[in-house]
Amino acid sequence: MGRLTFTTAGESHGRGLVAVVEGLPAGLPLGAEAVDRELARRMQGYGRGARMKIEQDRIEWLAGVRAGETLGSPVAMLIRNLDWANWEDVMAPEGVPGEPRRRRVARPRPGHADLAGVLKYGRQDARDVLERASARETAARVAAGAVARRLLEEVGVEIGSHVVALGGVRAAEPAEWPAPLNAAADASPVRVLDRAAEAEMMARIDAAKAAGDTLGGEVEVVARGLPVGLGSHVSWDRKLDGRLAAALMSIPAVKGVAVGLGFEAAARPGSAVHDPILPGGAGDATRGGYRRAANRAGGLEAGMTNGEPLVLRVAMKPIATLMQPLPTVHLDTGEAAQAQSERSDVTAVPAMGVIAEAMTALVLADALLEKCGGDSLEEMKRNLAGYLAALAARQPDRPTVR
Ligand code: EPS
Repeated sequence: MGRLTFTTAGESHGRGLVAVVEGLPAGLPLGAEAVDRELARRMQGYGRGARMKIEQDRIEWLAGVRAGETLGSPVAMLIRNLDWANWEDVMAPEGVPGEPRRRRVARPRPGHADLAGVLKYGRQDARDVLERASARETAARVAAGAVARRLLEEVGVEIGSHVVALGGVRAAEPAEWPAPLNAAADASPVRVLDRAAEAEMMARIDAAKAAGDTLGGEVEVVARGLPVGLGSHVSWDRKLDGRLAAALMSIPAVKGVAVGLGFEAAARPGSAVHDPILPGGAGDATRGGYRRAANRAGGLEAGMTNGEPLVLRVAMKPIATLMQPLPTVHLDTGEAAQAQSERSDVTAVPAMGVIAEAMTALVLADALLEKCGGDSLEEMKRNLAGYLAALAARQPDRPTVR
């Protein structure tokens, strides 16, 4: 990312999480409720563990916002971990004088950061690694993403997601996405639009829980209202598909990202992959005055938006903490052991959709600022309006622009 950057800090059972977002224009209306709403969405989902009953994620502003508007300076937010009260002795930054470390983890979990982390960072206690590798960190990403989403909303971009597969159950594809997508998806405990699949997925979650196992799945992220021409074909690191893939692959447990048809495109002839170009009409301003007969490209061609909805698929492996643990090796003795099993979730696929929306929003807001940047929101909007007006002026019946 270039113009809009963000970072997070915080451990899962530490005092709290911090998100810092840099590069926003001044004058963006921003209230805590817009962020807290997204944080609440991320905490939902059938299959979550006891931790979500403890937390009530909400932000406190630390910097960058005044009188309900961004200042153009870095926006910093704090999310307190309510579970900190139960972990203060374990996670105390300066330790507890005279006492050994508590709740050491010496039996690394296959599939988690535990083993590579202790080896790489020279630690004896995998807790020094897992506390940061925990998906708790994604709460801070969602806070950052909510700010990016606010910017996108100002220019009519809507980002939503829904679960398309969970625990091996695949939902029927909707004929079209409801609008707004999230209102429909959030009404389901597993954020799925297909009610028959919903019941089946919940039954799989119950069965996995009873077996001490965990489940993965797939979500679809959809962004509508994007102008044509975000991202660029000119250099590898400006291609929007690559930037989105990197951002989404960085979500814990995500193993695959697909754009449009994704892997399916590799099996079809070109005539059944590429989307024929049609003349557009009124209402196609953000598409530059054209439209497509289909959207198999998922709204991206050559690393640029083409004005059609952006459609991404994100696949998540099952969570690595199993209540029926897998074989491992004890870090001290080198002997066979059972992996550590801590309280955890059976699945976090519904929450992953919310996180994927946040990461998508951050990348798209960055690309929007790259195309239409400005120091104030008004300047950015003027720049976008000027671009869209130039696109309208080059329509075939008005051959003024080449
Ligand atoms: C996680 C383990 C669980 C999850 C956690 C991610 O936490 P705990 O060990 O406290 O039970 O609940 O996710 C969150 C806390 C969250 O906010 O999403 C892990 O090991 O990744």
